[in-house]
Amino acid sequence: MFKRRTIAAAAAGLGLLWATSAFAQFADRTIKFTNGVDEAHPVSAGVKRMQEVLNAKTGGKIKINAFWGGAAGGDLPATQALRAGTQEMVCTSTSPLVGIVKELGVFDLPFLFANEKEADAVLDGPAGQYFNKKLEEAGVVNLAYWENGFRNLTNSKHPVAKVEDFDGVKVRVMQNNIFLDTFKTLGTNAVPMAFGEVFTALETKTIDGQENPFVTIETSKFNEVQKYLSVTRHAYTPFLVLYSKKLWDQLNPQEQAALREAAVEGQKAQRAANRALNEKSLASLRAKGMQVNDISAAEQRRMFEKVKPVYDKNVPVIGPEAVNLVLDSLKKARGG
Ligand code: 2Q2
Repeated sequence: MFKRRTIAAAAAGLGLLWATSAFAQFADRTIKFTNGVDEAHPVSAGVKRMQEVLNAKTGGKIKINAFWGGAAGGDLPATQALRAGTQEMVCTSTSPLVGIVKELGVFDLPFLFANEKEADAVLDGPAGQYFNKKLEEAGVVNLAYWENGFRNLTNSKHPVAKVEDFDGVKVRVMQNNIFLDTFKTLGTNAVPMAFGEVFTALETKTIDGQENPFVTIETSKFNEVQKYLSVTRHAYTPFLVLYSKKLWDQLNPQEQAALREAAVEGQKAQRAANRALNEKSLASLRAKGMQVNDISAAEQRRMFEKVKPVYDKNVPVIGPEAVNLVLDSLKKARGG
């Protein structure tokens, strides 16, 4: 009996020794991670997967402390906190960051991507690396591209099925000059506003409508204050999973490698969850009483024709290098 106890104690001691040495290169760290959507959104599936990978790679020493629903401020203020080195991570749309990295505006050009396959091909290829370099020069390290998704219009006035139906509708857009341009050109009274203010503005009828992917519409409960959902798919917004460069540079190579791998594994889980939920959210929004209408191919072509001047006006601002890189990647993805 005594012998067995000795062996068990020795094994436990060895186990502890192994655990201590195997994860010796990782310090205990808690990472503040903020996001503007509700925890019900698939961004949380990405964070959960990230934590699983970090547990396996660092023995649980690196922990993610996630804040949801914009509780810790919106996308741009959070990104500024990263640049100042006062917060580790944020999952943010690209659109609010065009004031920091103007080239990101390419993703706001209307009707750029036709489907997720094209978006993945561009973001996970050389073009994605180009934007990552620009972001790092601006003080943030993008660990992976996750998915906000294809954006659709909701409003409380009437169905939007043809170009003329946009006229006069007061639509909130992200704080981004290209979205403002696009929705003004379509005929709306476009109003830039931070995401965290949208629900109340819809509820008080300060604005008539907004535009977001089905999953964001549902997890933000916009159906409670919006009647009409028009499947416009007018833009695809990527999510960036950013780490403060100031704080990143204080990490050792093993910590950086573990975080990069965790974010890439998180990307697979988040994109899969977002795409699985997309159709379910649409069905759920219908079931909850939203009146959903598609846009005919003819009307989509008319909308595209109407917003063409947005390209002409904004491509020089975004920069031809960024635009051509994305368009070349897109052409390859389409078998061009
Ligand atoms: O319309 C928006 O602002 C949203 O798509 C947001 O970009 C998104 O929900 C982010 O706030 C997530 O942090």
